Amino acid sequence: MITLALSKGRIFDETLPLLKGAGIVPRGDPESSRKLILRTNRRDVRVVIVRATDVPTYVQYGAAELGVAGKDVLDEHGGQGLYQPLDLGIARCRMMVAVPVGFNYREAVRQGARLKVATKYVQTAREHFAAKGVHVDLIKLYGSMELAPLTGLADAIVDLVSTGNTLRANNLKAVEEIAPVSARLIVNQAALKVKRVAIQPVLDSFAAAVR
Ligand code: PRT
Ligand code: MG
Repeated sequence: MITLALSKGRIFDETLPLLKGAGIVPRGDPESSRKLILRTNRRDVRVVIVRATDVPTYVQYGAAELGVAGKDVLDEHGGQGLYQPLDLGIARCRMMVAVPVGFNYREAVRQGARLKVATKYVQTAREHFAAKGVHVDLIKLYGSMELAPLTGLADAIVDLVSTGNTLRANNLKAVEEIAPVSARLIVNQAALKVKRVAIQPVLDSFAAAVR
């Protein structure tokens, strides 16, 4: 049995056509059903539905051989025990620094100001600002980062931006791109050795479906 870990929402929705291209069709829809394990048209493949941030953990420990996770999530996880053989090119967005519309970020950085930055992506933010030599106090949040600068909790946020509508609706502007983000197919390293005969064809058909 091969277990594929997916999160519901955009990762599930955008992986579905690739799975179909790979000849794998999940039975059931995680949006409408409460089932956490979905069978597929293939008796040897099943899908488990977990939180987006938990996908690398399931694959790292081999509870799932395969998974689909955003680069944002993988960078925070660290990627231990995982291969990342394929950029699926789905769930695309950008990791950005954003500030209130009236805030002069460049000038604050130039003056060497110490900035309070709120984010869910503490590792990513720490590396980014360290590489730029910008002094920051990082404040870990689990959601609604946009609220932090509006309430005085932080000067800036690090968050994912897709259309930019969320920033605009909250009077914020993106001032710096940290990295482009897309979802990756991930594989448990040990499983790829032990179950290569079963896993490699699935990887190959994913690669073909991406092309
Ligand atoms: O939402 P939930 O708390 O359940 O979990 P999650 O946010 O971890 O999962 P989900 O399904 O929202 O995101 C899964 C993956 O999709 C992320 O790990 C990213 O790799 C990818 N992705 C692509 C995005 C976006 N685009 C995106 N726009 N993830 C989140 N967003 C959010 C962003 O954080 C911000 O709040 O959408 C808002 C901005 O969108 P725009 O279009 O207004 O700019
Ligand atoms: Mg979300």
